[in-house]
Amino acid sequence: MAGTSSPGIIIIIIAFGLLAFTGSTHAQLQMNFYAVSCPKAEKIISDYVKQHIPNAPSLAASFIRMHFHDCFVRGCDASVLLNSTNGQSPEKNAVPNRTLRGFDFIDRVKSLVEAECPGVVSCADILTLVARDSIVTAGGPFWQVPTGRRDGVISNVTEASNNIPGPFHNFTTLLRLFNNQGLDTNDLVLLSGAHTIGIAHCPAFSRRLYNSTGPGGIDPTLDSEYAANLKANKCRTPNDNTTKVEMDPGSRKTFDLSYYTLLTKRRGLFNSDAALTSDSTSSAIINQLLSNPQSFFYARFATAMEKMGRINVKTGSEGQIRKQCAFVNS
Ligand code: HEM
Ligand SMILES: *[C@@H]1O[C@H](CO)[C@@H](O)[C@H](O)[C@H]1NC(C)=O
Ligand SMILES: *[C@@H]1O[C@H](CO)[C@@H](O)[C@H](O)[C@H]1NC(C)=O
Ligand SMILES: *[C@@H]1O[C@H](CO)[C@@H](O)[C@H](O)[C@H]1NC(C)=O
Ligand SMILES: *[C@@H]1O[C@H](CO)[C@@H](O)[C@H](O)[C@H]1NC(C)=O
Ligand SMILES: *[C@@H]1O[C@H](CO)[C@@H](O)[C@H](O)[C@H]1NC(C)=O
Ligand SMILES: CC(=O)N[C@H]1CO[C@H](CO)[C@@H](O)[C@@H]1O
Repeated sequence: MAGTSSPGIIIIIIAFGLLAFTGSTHAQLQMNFYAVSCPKAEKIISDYVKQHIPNAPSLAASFIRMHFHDCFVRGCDASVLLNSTNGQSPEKNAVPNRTLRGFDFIDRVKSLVEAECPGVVSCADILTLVARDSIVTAGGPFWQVPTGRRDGVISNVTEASNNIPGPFHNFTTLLRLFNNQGLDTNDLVLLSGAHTIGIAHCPAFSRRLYNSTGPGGIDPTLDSEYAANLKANKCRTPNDNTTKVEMDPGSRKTFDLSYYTLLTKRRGLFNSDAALTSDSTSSAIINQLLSNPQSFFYARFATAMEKMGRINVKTGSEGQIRKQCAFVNS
C-alpha cells in the first residue's frame, strides 16, 4: 500500500512546489496594492482628477484612449508615455498617438505621488487610475482598477503602428488585433463604446467622404445625409487635417448608448465603427446593448475595461518604477 501511494505523494509535493514557485514569480495585480507602501496614492490621484477634469473634461476622452494605446503595445506598462529612449523613435510618434493629449497632466500627477512616496507608484498604474477617475468625474461608468503594474523600458514606434487598431480597419483585422491581446468580439464591441465621447480629426474618416466607391466619392456604408453634412460643414476639403468632429454628435460629453444607436443608423464615423455592424456576432451584441438599460452597458463596459487593464502587465520584480513617466530610470 505504502509503495503505491508514495509516488502520488511525491507528485503532489512537486505540484505544490511548482505552484508556490510560479505564484511567487508571477505576482498578480491586487486591489489597493499600495495600501501599505503608499496609502494616500490613489486618493492623491483621484483628488487631482476631481479638481482639474471639470475644467478640461475633454481630457477624460484622451486618457481612456491613451490607456487603450498603452495596453495594446507591450501591455499596460506606460510605454506610451516614454519619450525617445536610446535614440529609438517612441510609440508617441506613431500616427494614432499624434492626437493624444494630456501627457503633462500625467506628469503632474506623477510629481505629486513622487513627493508623497518616491519610487513606489508606477506610471502604468497612474495612467490606469487617471483614465478611470477622469471618466467617472466626467459622468461615465466606474470600473475596478487593481494595481501593482510596473513600468516598461521599451517604447517602439513600429510596435505601436503594428498593434493599435486603425480607423480604416475592417472587422477581420480589428478582431485579429483584439485577439492578439486576449480580447474577444464582446470586448471589441464594448470597448469601442468609448467612442460615445470625444472627438476625431478629419483624416481618420475623410476618405469615406471623398474617396470611396459611392456617388460623390461617399462610402456606401455611410448614411448619405450625414456624409453630405460632414462635407459641407466639417471636413470641407479632402486634406483638412485640423478640424475636429464629434464622434457621437450632440452627445459627445455623455457616456451613453447613443454611439450604438448611431451604428445601427449607419452613422458610425470610422470604417472601424461601421465594421461592427458587418458581423453577425458583433451585431447581436450591439442589439443586446440597445435593448437593455444603460446600466447593463456600464456593467459590461466595466468588465471589459478591467480586462483590458490586465493585458500583459509587468508585476513583481519585472520592469521598474519610473521616476519620471517620460523617461526610463538612468
Ligand atoms: C476598435 C478599434 C479602435 C479604433 C480603430 C479607434 C480609432 C480612433 C481614432 C482614429 C480616433 C480619433 C483620433 C483623432 O483623430 O483625434 C479615436 C478617438 C477616440 N478613441 Fe478610439 N479607436 C478604437 C478603440 C478605442 C477603444 C478601445 C477606446 C477606449 C476604451 C477608444 C477611445 C477613444 C476615445 C475616447 C476617443 C476620443 C479621443 C479624444 O477626444 O481626444 N477607442 N479612436
Ligand atoms: C517629451 O517629448 C515631447 C514631444 O514629443 C515634449 O513635448 C515633452 O516636453 C517631452 N517630455 C519631457 C518630460 O521632456
Ligand atoms: C521595433 O519593433 C520592430 C517590430 O517589432 C522591430 O523590427 C524593430 O527592430 C524594433 N526597433 C528597435 C530599435 O528595437
Ligand atoms: C480586411 O482587411 C484585410 C487587410 O487589409 C484584408 O486582407 C482582408 O481581405 C479584409 N477582409 C475583408 C472581409 O474584407
Ligand atoms: C484616393 O484613393 C487613392 C487610392 O486609394 C489614392 O491614390 C489617392 O491618393 C486618394 N486621394 C485622396 C484625396 O485621398
Ligand atoms: C496638415 O496639412 C498641412 C498642409 O497640407 C501640412 O503642412 C501639415 O504638416 C499637416 N499636419 C499634419 C499634422 O499632418
Ligand atoms: C504627444 C506627442 O508626443 N506627439 C508626437 C507624435 O508624433 C509626432 C510626429 O513624430 C510628433 O511631432 C508629436 O510631438
